[in-house]
Amino acid sequence: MPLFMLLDMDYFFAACEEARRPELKGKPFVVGTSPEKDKLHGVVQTSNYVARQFGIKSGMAVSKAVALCPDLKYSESHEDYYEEMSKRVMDIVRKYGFPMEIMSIDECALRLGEMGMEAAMRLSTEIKEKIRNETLLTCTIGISSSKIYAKMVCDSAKPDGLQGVEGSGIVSFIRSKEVSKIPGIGPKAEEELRRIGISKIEDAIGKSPMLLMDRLGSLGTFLYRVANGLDESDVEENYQMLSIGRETTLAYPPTKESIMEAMERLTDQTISEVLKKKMMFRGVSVKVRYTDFTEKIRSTSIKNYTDSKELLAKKALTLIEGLLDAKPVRKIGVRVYMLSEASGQSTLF
Ligand code: DCP
Ligand code: CA
Repeated sequence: MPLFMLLDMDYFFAACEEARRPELKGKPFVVGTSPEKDKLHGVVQTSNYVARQFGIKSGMAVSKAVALCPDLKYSESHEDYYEEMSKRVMDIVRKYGFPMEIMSIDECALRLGEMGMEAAMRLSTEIKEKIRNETLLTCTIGISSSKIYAKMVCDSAKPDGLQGVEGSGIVSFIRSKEVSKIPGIGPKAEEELRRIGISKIEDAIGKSPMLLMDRLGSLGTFLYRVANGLDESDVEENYQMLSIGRETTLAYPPTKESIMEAMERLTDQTISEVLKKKMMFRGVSVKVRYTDFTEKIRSTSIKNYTDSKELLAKKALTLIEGLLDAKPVRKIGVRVYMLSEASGQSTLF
């Protein structure tokens, strides 16, 4: 049975600040964003584990966090720096050469394939050490038989943890957890499930897939599969070695117009770079980062190599359509890959 690894950085933004300001270590500490640096009106992006003992959580008003913990230290968010640290971490992991999906700024999944649990644990220990030595950051790794199971194992091993749960062991591992511990089951679905008597994952085990589907649509089918140990979620490779692209952060709150305007600019800039490098491409991808820092990437391929701006714009717009409704968008990117040098490729067919 193939194994999957899910790696998630611990208290990421706050850990990045600690890495360059060691005097913060051991003290309760949050990273937040504040309008005009007026910290009490800001929102907590994340907190270190010392601050979490006071009940401080991501998304909480900074004023509330300070009320819970008067000695709380505060840092403004430095997103460019966190991006840089994220790149360093992802580069370390990528060098191992497994199919890899970058899931957010601080989380990635690997398809390890048919390797035994022992080898997977050794590999994970090595990756954790490498990341710690090279960046001073800690992470938690979960190993299991699908991407979702690996994530659930990772979540429950936090912080600085490493845990593997093999094959059939996963059902007993997850059964006593709340349904909300399944990635993708949000408060709305949780409420809907409570109405039919499901609050823990084990409550869903005996239920018919038809009933779950009736209540929750495709999420119901997903829950049925996860609860019964049938999940086969796989890594969707989204790392393209050779690519050309541009990203931009949007003004808040983003509007449909500002997003479309940014898409046009990114498409123009990407094509200019493609032409400057005398390249053509067959792959197009767009990336969206939401305000909660999760990311989605969608990609598509074109039959023949091209350097057409119109074609890129059309493909990119179709891809981004499906990504805009879920949550407010913070950042978008356009990228082309499957590159080839323009000479020797005909644009005519
Ligand atoms: N983030 C944010 N606003 C949120 C949630 C998260 O700005 N509402 C940012 C800050 C986090 C980063 O995204 O550091 C990663 O989010 P995680 O949910 O993985 O949380 P942490 O890495 O902070 O902590 P954990 O150790 O629980 O993974
Ligand atoms: Ca994290």
